[in-house]
Amino acid sequence: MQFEVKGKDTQSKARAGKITTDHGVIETPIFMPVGTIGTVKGVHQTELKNEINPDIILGNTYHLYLRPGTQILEKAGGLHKFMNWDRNILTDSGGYQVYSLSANRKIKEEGVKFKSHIDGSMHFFSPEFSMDIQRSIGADIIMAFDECTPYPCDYHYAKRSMHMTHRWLDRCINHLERNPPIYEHNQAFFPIVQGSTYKDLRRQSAEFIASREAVGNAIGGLSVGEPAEELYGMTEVVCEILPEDKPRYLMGVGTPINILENIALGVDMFDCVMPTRNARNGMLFTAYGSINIKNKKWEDDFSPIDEMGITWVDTYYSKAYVRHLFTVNEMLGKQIATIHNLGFYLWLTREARKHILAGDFREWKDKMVKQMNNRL
Ligand code: PRF
Repeated sequence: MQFEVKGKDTQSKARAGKITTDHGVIETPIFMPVGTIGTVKGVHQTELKNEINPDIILGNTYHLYLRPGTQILEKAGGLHKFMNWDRNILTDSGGYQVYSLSANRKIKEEGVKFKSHIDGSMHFFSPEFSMDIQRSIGADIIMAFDECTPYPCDYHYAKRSMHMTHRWLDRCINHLERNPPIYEHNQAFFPIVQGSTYKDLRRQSAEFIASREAVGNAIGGLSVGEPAEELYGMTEVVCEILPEDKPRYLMGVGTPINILENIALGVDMFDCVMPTRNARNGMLFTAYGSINIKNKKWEDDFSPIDEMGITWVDTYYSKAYVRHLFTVNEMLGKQIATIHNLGFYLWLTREARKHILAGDFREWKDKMVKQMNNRL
């Protein structure tokens, strides 16, 4: 994997970059649509490619391990072939989904024992096993196995957990060195900074992570319920330490406003279930604020769902019609809303890139943040 910084904003830490992998180019800043279990929920690959057009999507080790399982994935020749997606894929390590989804998990130095959220069966993930699963899935970018601490988190717990995440990181690195990729393309490995909401721990973690000289680095443990100001405070101290010539990925973030503010702090990559999950609940993001399409006020509004939107659904369907689909619980409503929201998120990060390269990112960002704060 290669990374080049193509341009920097003078009024903030924002940068425009280009990642190159065996599955093509990723222009940054980028939002990566979440395809947890081998599908971006409700979106056909044709629309994903032709309308939303992301250079990379995400998959989850935890879900793909449970179903369809690594045997099927390996038989298929990896996730790219299984889902017929020839662009980039990143997989999260399971070191977050285990904490957020499964009950009865036990975290020990060796790894995490957990109960499946599907059938209650018991499983065990270690850093080594997470790497094995991610080799079987075959994503272009794979993530370290970490512990994501909750918010709020006691200082001593956060510190102990961070040190364990660092030891787990070295176990991941050692294991990957001994077990090369099983498909023909390379797999880049990103370690993850933890440290909860404590600046001294964040600095310590960022220094440890940077010392491992990975091709890219991630920031975890945020967007877990802390106020936005704390999130920004943490990314700021971490981005000052993580190397400038490597991409920085902020995991699980966030709202359109969170994304722009973190781009301004030097983050290059984002993922979040928000555009897809909120779409299924009838929330549409636009450049002028968010819309609850289920609201009665749209009942007879026959204007397009988003005049300025970039996907075909934005001008093809009216607000009144999409509201109707939600009211009668037709799946087409959720599909339209998902395509719209992902189109908007990808537009937003592409636009951010343009403004960084044009030199007026800060001004544009401040204007957008004000506008997007509205509820329409
Ligand atoms: N670790 C991992 N994945 C994640 C996170 C984390 O801390 C987060 C934090 N919001 C989202 N996804 N491995």
